[in-house]
Amino acid sequence: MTHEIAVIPGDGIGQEVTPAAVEVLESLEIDFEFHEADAGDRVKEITGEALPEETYELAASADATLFGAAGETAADVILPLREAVDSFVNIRPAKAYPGIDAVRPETDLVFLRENTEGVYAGHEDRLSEDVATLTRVVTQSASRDLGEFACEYVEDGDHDGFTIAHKANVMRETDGVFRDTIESVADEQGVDTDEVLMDAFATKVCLDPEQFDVVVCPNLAGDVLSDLAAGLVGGLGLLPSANIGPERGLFEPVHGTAPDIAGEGVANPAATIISAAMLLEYLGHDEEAAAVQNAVETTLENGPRTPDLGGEASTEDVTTAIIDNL
Ligand code: GGG
Repeated sequence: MTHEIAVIPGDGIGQEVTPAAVEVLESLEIDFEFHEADAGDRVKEITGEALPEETYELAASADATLFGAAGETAADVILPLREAVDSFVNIRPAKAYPGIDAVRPETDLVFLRENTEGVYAGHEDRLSEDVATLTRVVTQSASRDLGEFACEYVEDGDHDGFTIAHKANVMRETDGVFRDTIESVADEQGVDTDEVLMDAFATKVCLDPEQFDVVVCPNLAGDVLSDLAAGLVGGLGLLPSANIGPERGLFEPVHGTAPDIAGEGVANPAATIISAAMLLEYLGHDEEAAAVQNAVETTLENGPRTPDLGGEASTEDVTTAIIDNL
C-alpha cells in the first residue's frame, strides 16, 4: 500500500529540515509517494496568499503531512493546516537525550495541547487605536475530545495518568470548562488525573521535571510550556510534534523558521526527523518508527551535532549519520 504524503517545507529552516526528514523516510523500505506544496511568507510575497488552496487541499486529502516551519504568516498557515487535517490535539514530547547538554537531563514529558480553540480561535478585534480585544473560546466538546484522547494515550502508553495544567482560579469559566470536562472524562474512564496551575507548573517543571509525565494543556499554554521544556532538554531543535485528527495527521517540529541561521545549512534536523518517526508510528509502521527514533538518539549521543548542540556539523552531515545509523 502506498502512503500519500504531503510535504510542506514552509519558510526559513523549514526548507532545510523538511527535505532531511524526507531523505530519512525515503531510505526506508516503505512505499511513499511525496507531494510537495508551498506555503508561508515567500509564497505570500509572490501570490498574495500564504496558504494556496491546492496546499490546503493536499493536506486535507493526504494520508499524512510533513510540515516545516512558518514565520510571519504562522496564523495564516499553521492554523488552517491543522484545521485541514481536523486536528484536535498536538502531541509534543519533550525528552532529554544522553550526550546532549541539558539543564534538566531527567526531563521526559509529553504535552497534549488542545489544538482548535482557546486564544488561538482567532476572534480578535481592534476597537480603536487604543483598544484591541480577543475572545477566548473553550467548549465542552473540544475539551471532551482532548480528554478522551488523553485517556487513550496514557492507557496505550502505560502512563499512570495525566496532569491538567490550567488557570481556572482566574479564568473561571473558560479554564473551568476545560479542567472540569477533562476531569469528568477521566473519571468516567477510570484514569487518574491531577491538576496544576499553569504558572506554578512553569516553576515546578524547571525545579523538578520528574514530578510530571503527561501534561494536558489549553492551546496557547501548550505552545508556551512546551517551548519552556525545550529549554530544559537542550533546545528547540529537539522537540517534535504530531497534530492528530480522526483520519489524518500533520507532523512538524515545534521550532519556527530560525531566520538567524536560515540558508546556512546548519539547522538541526532532529526535531523534524523525530516528527517523521511519529508519522511512521501514526501510519502503523511501529518498527520503522522505533528504528528512526533510535538512529536519531544514537546520532545525538555520538555526533555529529549541529551548532545549536555545540557541534560544527551541517544539516546534511547529521542527516547522513542518522541514515547510516538506521
Ligand atoms: N513548525 C512549527 C512552527 O512553524 N512554529 C512556529 C510557530 O509560530 N508556532 C506556533 C504554534 O505551533 O502554534
